[in-house]
Amino acid sequence: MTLANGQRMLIALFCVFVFAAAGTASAQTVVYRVNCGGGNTTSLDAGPDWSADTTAAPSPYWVSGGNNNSFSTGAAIDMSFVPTNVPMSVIQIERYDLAPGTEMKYVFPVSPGTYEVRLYFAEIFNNACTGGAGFRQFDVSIEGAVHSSMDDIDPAGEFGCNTAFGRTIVVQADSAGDDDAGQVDLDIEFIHQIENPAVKAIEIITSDLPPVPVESQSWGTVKSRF
Ligand SMILES: [Ca+2]
Ligand SMILES: [Ca+2]
Ligand SMILES: [Ca+2]
Ligand SMILES: [Ca+2]
Repeated sequence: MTLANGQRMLIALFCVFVFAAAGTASAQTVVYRVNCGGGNTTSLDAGPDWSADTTAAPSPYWVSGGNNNSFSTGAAIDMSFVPTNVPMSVIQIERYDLAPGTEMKYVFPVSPGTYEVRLYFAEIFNNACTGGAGFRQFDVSIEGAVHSSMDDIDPAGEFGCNTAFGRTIVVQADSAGDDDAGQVDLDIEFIHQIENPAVKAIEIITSDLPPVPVESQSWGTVKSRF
């Protein structure tokens, strides 16, 4: 099921209300930041840097076995739909995955608990910018499930060309399906639908919110979330 914009707005307004009611009691700590496809990038806040994930030296959290590709643009990115602490340079380079082989996947070791996963996207590939809606679509499975907000993500169709946006979701990390049963991992897998999945950056943040589907949203609808 795909939420209509109106439904997303209602969910978003609810979330804003919850945060407003909670005040600043909701302490969140950034556990991981990855600059997918690019080098280590200094953070714009007190949190950790955006760690390197180049093709020459992929992130230790990227699961090899699929393709190892990056793509970048020198074009300026519209950053108005994402939090101000996201560097533009992080959005200007991506990791993407061709169809053959296993799907692109990141696996983050975590302590058992609830986490907010923030994924950053933008269409920066000329052919997709020209092709528009339906040129590239992909799903993101988090902890083994594709939530409706992560189904058929269509960067050019939703935000056009060279515009950053993000999706966030709160999940309970557990060991179900983990490769290593002795270590709880948070699993993020990008699944082909049309053309190739591409991701610009990943943040994993501690959360005291209930797991999905209480909070799932697409930034761009909700600029006031942070
Ligand atoms: Ca592949
Ligand atoms: Ca899908
Ligand atoms: Ca897991
Ligand atoms: Ca990147």
